[in-house]
Amino acid sequence: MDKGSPKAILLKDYAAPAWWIETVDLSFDLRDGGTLVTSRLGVRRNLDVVRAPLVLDGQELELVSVTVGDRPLGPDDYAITPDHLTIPDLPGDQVAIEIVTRIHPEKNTALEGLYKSSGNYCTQCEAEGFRKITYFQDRPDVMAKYRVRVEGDRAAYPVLLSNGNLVDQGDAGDGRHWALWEDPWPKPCYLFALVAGNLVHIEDRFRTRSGRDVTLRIYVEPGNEDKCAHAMESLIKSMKWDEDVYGLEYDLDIFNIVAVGDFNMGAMENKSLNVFNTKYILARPDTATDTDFLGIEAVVAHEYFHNWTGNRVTCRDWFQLSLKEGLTVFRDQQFSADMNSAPVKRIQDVTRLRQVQFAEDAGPTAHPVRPDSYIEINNFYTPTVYEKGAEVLRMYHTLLGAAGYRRGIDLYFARHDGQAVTTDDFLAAMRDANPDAGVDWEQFRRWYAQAGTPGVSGEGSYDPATHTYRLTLRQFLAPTPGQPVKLPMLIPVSLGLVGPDGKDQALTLAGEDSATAGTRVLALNAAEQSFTFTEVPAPPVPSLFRGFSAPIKLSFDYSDADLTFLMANDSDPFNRWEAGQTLASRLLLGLVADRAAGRDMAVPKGFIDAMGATLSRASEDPAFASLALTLPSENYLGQLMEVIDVDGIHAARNLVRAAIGRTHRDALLAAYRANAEQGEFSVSPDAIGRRALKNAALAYLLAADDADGKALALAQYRTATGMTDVITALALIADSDMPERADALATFAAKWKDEALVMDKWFMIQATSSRPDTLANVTALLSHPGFNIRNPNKVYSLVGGFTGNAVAFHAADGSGYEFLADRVIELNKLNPQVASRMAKSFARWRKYDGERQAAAKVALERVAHTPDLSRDVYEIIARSLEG
Ligand code: B3K
Ligand code: ZN
Repeated sequence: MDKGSPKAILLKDYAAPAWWIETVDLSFDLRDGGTLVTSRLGVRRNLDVVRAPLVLDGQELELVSVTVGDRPLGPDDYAITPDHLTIPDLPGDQVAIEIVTRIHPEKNTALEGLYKSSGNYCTQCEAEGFRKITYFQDRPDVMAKYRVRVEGDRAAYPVLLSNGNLVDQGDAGDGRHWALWEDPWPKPCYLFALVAGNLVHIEDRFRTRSGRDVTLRIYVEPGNEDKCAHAMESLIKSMKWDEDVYGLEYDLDIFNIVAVGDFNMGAMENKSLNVFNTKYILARPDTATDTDFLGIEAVVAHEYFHNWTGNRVTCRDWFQLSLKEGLTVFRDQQFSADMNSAPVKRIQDVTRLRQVQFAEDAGPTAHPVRPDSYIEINNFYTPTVYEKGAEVLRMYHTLLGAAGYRRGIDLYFARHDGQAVTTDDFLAAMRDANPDAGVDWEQFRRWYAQAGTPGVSGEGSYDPATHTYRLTLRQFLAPTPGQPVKLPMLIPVSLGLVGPDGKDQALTLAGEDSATAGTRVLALNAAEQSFTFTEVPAPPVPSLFRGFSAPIKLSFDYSDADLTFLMANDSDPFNRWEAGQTLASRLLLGLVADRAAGRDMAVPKGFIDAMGATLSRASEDPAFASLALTLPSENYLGQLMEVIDVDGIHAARNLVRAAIGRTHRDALLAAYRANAEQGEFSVSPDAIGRRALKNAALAYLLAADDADGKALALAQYRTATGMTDVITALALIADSDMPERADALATFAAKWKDEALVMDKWFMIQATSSRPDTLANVTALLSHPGFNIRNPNKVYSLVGGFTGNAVAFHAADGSGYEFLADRVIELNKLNPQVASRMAKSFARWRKYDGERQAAAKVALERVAHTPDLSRDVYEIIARSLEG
């Protein structure tokens, strides 16, 4: 694997381009068997840097001709390699170049560049797909104005779209037609998009606050028009919210979304022509779950918000990816919190962060929010760049307050609109807009530069004689690959002191004259620090990192009684939930240790009682209760162990779930009935919360093997009309030994065989089942007529579902690893991005016992020795084997 290993690209090697490309005139002649792309570039020498030839990126292109000015070039006039076209001698400083290439979208299975999905043409250029369309300087700091002519068969492709405004269209003869699009805003080529297909659309309008009327369209395949309403509503809400909260208005008269079934990720923010995975557009109550509805709202908003954070101001280079992604994720999180329940959203976001980002940060693929090296940039669209990046934005917000944060945002746009910039530029805007904030920005910058999740530990002591409370906190950051030494971070600690009466005490730090009520934010900026609070009338229980004010792992010396107290009393809902999770993790890991030592696992009554108390308060806030009743996931518990005991965690968690189900059977049945569907279907936060609570109750009843619970699950599966209820019931049945199991799975597949997104759920619930026959079943499903390895959604459901299934994937005999290696090798040839995403499941193999490590290593090495390994897969496998 060392021979000819791909080279890493380094941040420190960044250099501005020798040439700018200012205008791009593209013409696409779409034909099966070969599409001709004519590109006319207006290029200008960058006089600020040393004179150099024009080097254009290009991959898998057939070069037809190159013309400079009006002179056609011969093969001796340029140099061509598999990755570049170099034109050494350009006359003058301002030149027109025409390049004609031929490409084969119909053969493109990597779904990058121009490709076909269900017979329709579409593009995906971020990060470096434009070089598969034509020769170009495929880097985000080259921003140009585009005119795009698309020509194709009228019957097969009645809809022809690109970025910006439609300026002309006409008949091309021979059953063909054309459309001419012009985008007035300069943009990097990764935001270019083209769609040509047989599509239908729904339409709405939005009037911006300055009075611009914007036409909004969502294009889908015929038959899906009735599943677009929620996406359209979400778009309109996003446009309004961005005006209200960020002062940002849409800047064109048209905004198009196209949904395609074959898409490597969720969606793409191409200027005024967003391309989406159907998963994040199509929803009807009978086909989509509540999670789907919320996901659509969030992703539609996310892509729309990119119009400013990403498109108007973009990234100088791909190391700066979090500049647009961390910021835009934070914006979509704020938006969803405003549209739904803020505490519920925060708990869900933190759960996800811990599940995937903390795991990444603790393994061989750990990297900083602003990485400094990569082999394949597509591997860096990671939870760290996105979700931890969003936490960094949230920390600016926490440290500066909403008004200070907004001042920083305003200055960022005032300075950088129309530019390609860096995370340092962003930080400078935040700093300069808030000169009196008292933030050590050099220290704050380490959040971008240092990988790994800081640990914070501490303890508190109360002195009844002086009425003081002394809180000591320490921070620690373990080495990560390539970063052996770490420096202390600036960690915002949002905290309160909860008095014995359950109320927040006033907070006065020693030396201050006046007290702050409720919550305040302290800066932990040294390896160890103590804070002394005065005038504390009674011993408090500290509520630390309220709202999860920093992405850290806390270990504080809480007693079980303290945690139970916080569960019941903390005024911060996040920390009420957190206290329950900490208590549950402690208990579950204790049981895992008991089992490993051959002791009986006995579930403490105190915890079961605390869950009962949560259940008895559930009607006050069903959504919150459903989260508070959910035990930490197997994956998260694994992260808390030195060596992950897969089977022990599974057994302990099931034991506790069964105990809760048995002990609180009557309360669970009551909660189920009280929250059963009433009235018209709605995706209001309240309705979603009640369904979540009802289904959590049902899951506990089945965990206890309760006969009434099973009957309810069957009845719910058979009679429910909303997909949330249907699929939850089916998943519970599929995971059980109920005799109706096979029949339920079969009737579902028969009903939904033509709805790809619904079938994805069917594959997923089987892949995540903890039954012993899961791998055999998953292997058989690879040949199911509804499965297609070329469709990313199918792979994410069946293969991705399986790798997330700890007991099955990490089976001690290595069968799960063998299965994954086979899929990665198969996908490597077809779609390197999807292959690499699947390969990441191997990354933490060193966290398991010796037997599993040996099996994982064999599988990893088999992948490593595969001929023609893509850069994508190579990078992940190499790091996994090194780290
Ligand atoms: N910017 C795109 C992601 C592109 C991924 C390329 N491998 C979607 C988003 O973050 O909005
Ligand atoms: Zn994004």
